[in-house]
Amino acid sequence: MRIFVIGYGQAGGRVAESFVEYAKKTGQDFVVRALAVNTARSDLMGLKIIPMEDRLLVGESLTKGHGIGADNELGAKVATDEIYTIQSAIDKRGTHQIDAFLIIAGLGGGTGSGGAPVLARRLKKLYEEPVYGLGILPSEDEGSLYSLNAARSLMTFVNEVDNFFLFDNDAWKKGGESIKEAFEDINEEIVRRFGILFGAGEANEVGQMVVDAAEVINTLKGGGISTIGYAAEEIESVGFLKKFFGKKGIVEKLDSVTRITALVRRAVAGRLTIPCDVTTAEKALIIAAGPPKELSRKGIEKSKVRIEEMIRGTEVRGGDYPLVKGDHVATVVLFSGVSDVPRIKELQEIGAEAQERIKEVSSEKEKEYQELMDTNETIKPLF
Ligand SMILES: Nc1nc2c(ncn2[C@@H]2O[C@H](COP(=O)(O)OP(=O)(O)OP(=O)(O)O)[C@@H](O)[C@H]2O)c(=O)[nH]1
Ligand SMILES: [Mg+2]
Repeated sequence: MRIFVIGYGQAGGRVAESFVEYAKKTGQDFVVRALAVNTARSDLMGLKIIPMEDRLLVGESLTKGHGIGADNELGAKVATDEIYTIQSAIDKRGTHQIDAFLIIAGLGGGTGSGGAPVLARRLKKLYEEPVYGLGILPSEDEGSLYSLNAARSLMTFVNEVDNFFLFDNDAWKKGGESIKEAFEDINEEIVRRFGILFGAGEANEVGQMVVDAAEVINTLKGGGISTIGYAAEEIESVGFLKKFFGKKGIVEKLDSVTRITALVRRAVAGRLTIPCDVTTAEKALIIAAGPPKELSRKGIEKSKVRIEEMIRGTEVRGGDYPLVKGDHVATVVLFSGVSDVPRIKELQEIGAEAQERIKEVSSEKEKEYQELMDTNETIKPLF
């Protein structure tokens, strides 16, 4: 399917760039346009792939281009004040060919966390095409302000979009690595999954049962939060082993049905973009990507039955994403409308605590101020 990507804030901009890069690398043109929006000039300058004319600085009168330092109320204000500027920047780039919008933002900061939900609301009002959100959750060690921002943004964002994808930085951080060092790897993991999901409807090849944009859109219809599972396998590896173990077949070449069902199983059991209980999902979509002769209709059908039995809802779709290039077979399983997400509960708790503390601090301040005022009252005029 063809998407218009808007990267809001620093994380948003960087992940948007990873989308563009992935589309280029794989020769799939599912990213029609990518726009980076930010309050910090230096963040925009730091991008490498999105052309200069597609980087939009907002809130300059308020922030002088220096960003807003994790104040997401200010982020929302900037977006509200500048909504016509952003909207016309999107309009100018052309929206007639697109199937959907995708707004990406890190939820822990200020600019994207506050601004993205405001933009989503506006786009939903203006366009008929679905508006999807991709929210990146902060890692726990980034502190409670980030958690508070994320908890707040999440609750608004999810209600302003047609479907909300979550990605948890914490779940993807590797041991010993600082979160910043990990970003490049993490962003690649993100687009590997979303690239298959959104690229699927744009396949140039003929396959047995090719997934189209409508199937992706219908799976996402109904809203809520979505998560994605992924697994991949190199095709050559089996042939390579066979050479060593001889023709008698100590290692038999996997037939395509077994390979697809095994990969779907691994995608479901492996690490999800947001860890959650997938049995609570309302809908699901299975996509198998790879060279057409490695894909299997029967494999997809068998997997569909398994997932239907697994999830709460009954709508399970599935199909192929034939790719001639490449030496991998990959499967993506999208679970739409999941309701049991422990990380959200955790964030809300941390967020609520942080809010309490902020209230306490401000009431302490008020008390001090009050005391000061009281003392002032007792000050007698000197003359
Ligand atoms: N996955 C991923 N997360 C990122 C990246 N850059 C920042 N983050 C995360 O995003 C959150 C911070 O959001 P930013 O996007 O930096 O904030 P912003 O929207 O620019 O807002 P302010 O800078 O506060 O005005 C933190 O939780 C970071 O860990 C990135 O390239 N990839
Ligand atoms: Mg920033």
